This record gives sequence, structure tokens and C-alpha cells, in this order.
Amino acid sequence: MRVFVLGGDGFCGWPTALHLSNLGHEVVILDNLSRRNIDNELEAGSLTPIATMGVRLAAWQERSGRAIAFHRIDIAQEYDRLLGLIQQQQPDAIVHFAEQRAAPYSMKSAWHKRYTVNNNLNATHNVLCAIVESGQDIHVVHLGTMGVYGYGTAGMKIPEGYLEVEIPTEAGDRISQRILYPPNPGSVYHMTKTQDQLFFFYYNKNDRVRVTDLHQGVVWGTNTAETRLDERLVNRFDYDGDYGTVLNRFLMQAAIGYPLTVHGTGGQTRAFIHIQDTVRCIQLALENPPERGEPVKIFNQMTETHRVRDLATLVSQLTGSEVAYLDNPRNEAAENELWVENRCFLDLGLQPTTLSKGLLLEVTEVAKKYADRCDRTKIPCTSTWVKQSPKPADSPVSQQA
Ligand code: NAD
Ligand code: USQ
Repeated sequence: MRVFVLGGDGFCGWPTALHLSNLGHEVVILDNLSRRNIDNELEAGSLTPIATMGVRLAAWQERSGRAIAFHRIDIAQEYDRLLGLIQQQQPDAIVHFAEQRAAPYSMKSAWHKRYTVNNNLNATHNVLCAIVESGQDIHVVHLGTMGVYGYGTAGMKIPEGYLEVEIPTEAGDRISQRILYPPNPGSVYHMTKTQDQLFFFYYNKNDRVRVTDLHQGVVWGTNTAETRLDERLVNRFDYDGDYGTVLNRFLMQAAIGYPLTVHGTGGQTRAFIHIQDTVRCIQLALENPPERGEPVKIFNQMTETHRVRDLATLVSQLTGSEVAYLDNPRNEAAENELWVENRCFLDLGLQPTTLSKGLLLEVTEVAKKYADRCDRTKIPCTSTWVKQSPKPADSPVSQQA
């Protein structure tokens, strides 16, 4: 099938584009390279030396004999170009990764909050709007997040998107309804993902757009079967305080002898998935599209849950590194339980890459190999969720100032 991969230069998008191309699909990447520009803004970079898009695509063609097309386009801003590409190329499916995905980045300042909202909501809406305007029946596979649910459970497994509820009526009987699981975002970034869900709900109901929304946990690992084929295909590895995610940060910190940065007590429980399983899940989602008229399919794309402090202990046992318990820059529950239903992908044949199998390989294959590229000054998380309140204008301190 012909597949557009929006955000195909990013951490999840690049290995997905290669995986789909390797399977024989005709892949077209659309990306505005904003993630690389954010690296410039933050004066941080991938631990792995990622090649430019031109070099990446040439290396893939050389290794696999397959071509991937690339269009540099801002999905959130360039609606007419997006529509034109859809009309000309008539993709069977669009995999949508093209959003600003870091919670700490989204909380840095009012500018970053507004950028994240404008970028993510317009990108998702433009995709849906252009599909409808094109008149084509295109399957959208979107990368959402486990964070749309919040991370608490009412003593039950978080279902795959929908919750069956019973509501007492005024007449005294009870009616059953299937609703979207109540959203509970923990950052401006996560909030954009809860709003994406409503776009999907609406366009699916009104225009019968076929959508699969993948509520993914924290992704760990770096390489996949395809990105390992050539150094020029290496995937990005973020370790800085804004974009680095917790487990990959711990692995890199262990490799350079930096005490593992646990926020608070580390009692936060989160869902995790390896990048190799991410690309396999996208394949499974594309191969099992919803029928026209079927409601939005929602899958929980995760394979394990762990407490942050348990991950730190595990990495520390493997590597001998120290663990540092730091003030938590985020506004989040100090401790939570998390149970997640993930039968949909397991039933479709996903065989999870477990931490116990993949962790040590990741430390030696990536974190240690590229340790000398790390800039230690970029490790601390400086983005705080709640800014210090300004002093009241008439307080004695401000009067003195
Ligand atoms: P990333 O930042 O590495 O990649 C996103 C890509 O999208 C980048 O290449 C960026 O340049 C591009 N992009 C952003 N806005 C764009 C726009 N307006 N037009 C065109 N291109 C644009 O992020 P990632 O880690 O690959 O995440 C991809 C998706 O998966 C995100 O939507 C994210 O919310 C979701 N996700 C990621 C994780 C994770 O742990 N990385 C976990 C759950 C869900
Ligand atoms: N944490 C630490 N130490 C660190 C970094 C993080 O203790 O050095 C803690 C955080 O406080 C948080 C947890 O680890 O409690 C997870 O943080 P994270 O940065 O690994 O992940 P998060 O901000 O939730 O975001 C990532 C991706 C995002 C995706 C989300 C999936 O960046 O795109 O949507 O994971 S989920 O968490 O399931 O919502």
C-alpha cells in the first residue's frame, strides 16, 4: 500500500518508515524538520549521530534497493500543499506522528505551550480536513498517548479507549452507554492528545473517516532491525532534560557515570514499549484497519508497566550506578498504580521485547558506544510545571525593591 508517514524524520517515525518500506510498502515521508530545529533552540542533540534526511534516504536505497520519498512540509501550516499531496498521490493510509511530543518542552513557557497547542491541534485537524476534502477513503493511524487517561485507575484495568457506563435516569431505570475513557491530561502536550481524540471522534462520526488511535506508553530503546543495517540509518536518542524519556535517560546516565535522576520518590508508574515493538504495532494497525462506518479503533500500545524507582534500581543493578532522588519538577502524583488492557495487539500477534531481554544490549550497543557525545549540562530537567507565583504588588518585599 502507499503510506504517508507524517513526522517520518522523528524517533518513532524514522524506524517506522524503514520498517514499512522493508515490507514492500510505498512510503512517503512528510516532515518539516521542526524536531531538528528544536535541537538548535535547546542547544542539545541526539546522543546518536543522526544523518541528514538526504543521507538517510540514500543509505536506505543503497542498502535495501527501495526508495522512500520525502517532502519538507509543515502539516500544521501548509494545508493546501498537504491537500495537493493527498489528491495527487492518493495514499491508502496516513500514519500521523507529526506533533510536538515532549511534555517538559510544552511546559517551558507560554510560548512553548502555545506552540504545542497550535502545532498539534492544527496538524491533526488539517490531516482530517484534507482527507474529507479529497473525497478519498484513507485510513489514519495516529500516535496518541497513554497519558490521555491520566495514570490512575479506579481499581480496574484501563480499557482500550472506551468505557461502558450505566447512568441512572430520572425515571428511575438505568441506561448503558459506551463513552471515551475520561481524559485526564498531565501537561499541555498531553492535553493536545486528549483533544486529538475529539477530532477523531467527530470526523469519524460525521464523515466516516477510518481512524486507529494508538495510545502509546513511553518508548525506550533506539534501534530496530532496519536502523541497525547501516550507521547512517541510526535512530535518534534523546537524553536532554526536555526530550529524553525516563528509561533511555537512565541508560545514558549509567553509561557516563551520572547519578540516575529519579523525580521525587520515583513512585510514578508508567507504561513502556520498545521501539522495535512500536514499528511492529504500526504494521499491525495498518494491516487491520477499521471498516468504513466503524467507530475509531483505539489500542493501548504498551507492553509493560514499571515504577520509575524500580527502573532506576534495575539499571543500577546492571551497571553499578548511583541513584539520585531529586525534587520533582512536574505536577504529578508521587505514587500511582497502573493497570492497562493491551489485548488488542497481543491478539494480533505482537510478541513484546521485554526489559529483561533488551536492556543490557541497549546500554552496550548505544549508551556506552556514544557516551562521549553526551553534553552533561543538558541532563537536568529545568522545565517546571508550576511557576513560582509572582509576589503581590503591595507585599513588603516588592515595596522595598
Ligand atoms: P519526535 O519529536 O522525535 O518526532 C516527531 C516528528 O514530527 C519530528 O520529525 C518533527 O520534525 C515532525 N513534526 C512535528 N510537527 C510537525 C509539523 N507541524 N509538520 C510536519 N512535521 C512535524 O517524536 P516521536 O518520539 O517520534 O513521537 C512521535 C509521535 O508518537 C508523537 O505524536 C508522540 O506524541 C507519540 N508518542 C511518542 C512516545 C515516545 O516515547 N517517544 C510515546 C508515546 C507517544
Ligand atoms: N522522570 C524521572 N526522571 C527523569 C525523567 C522522567 O523520574 O529523568 C519521570 C517523570 O517525572 C514521569 C515519568 O518519569 O513521572 C515519565 O516521564 P518521561 O519523560 O519518560 O515521559 P512523559 O513525559 O510521560 O512523555 C513520554 C513521551 C510522550 C509520550 C509519553 C507516553 O515524551 O511523547 O506521550 O511518554 S505516557 O507517559 O504513557 O503518557
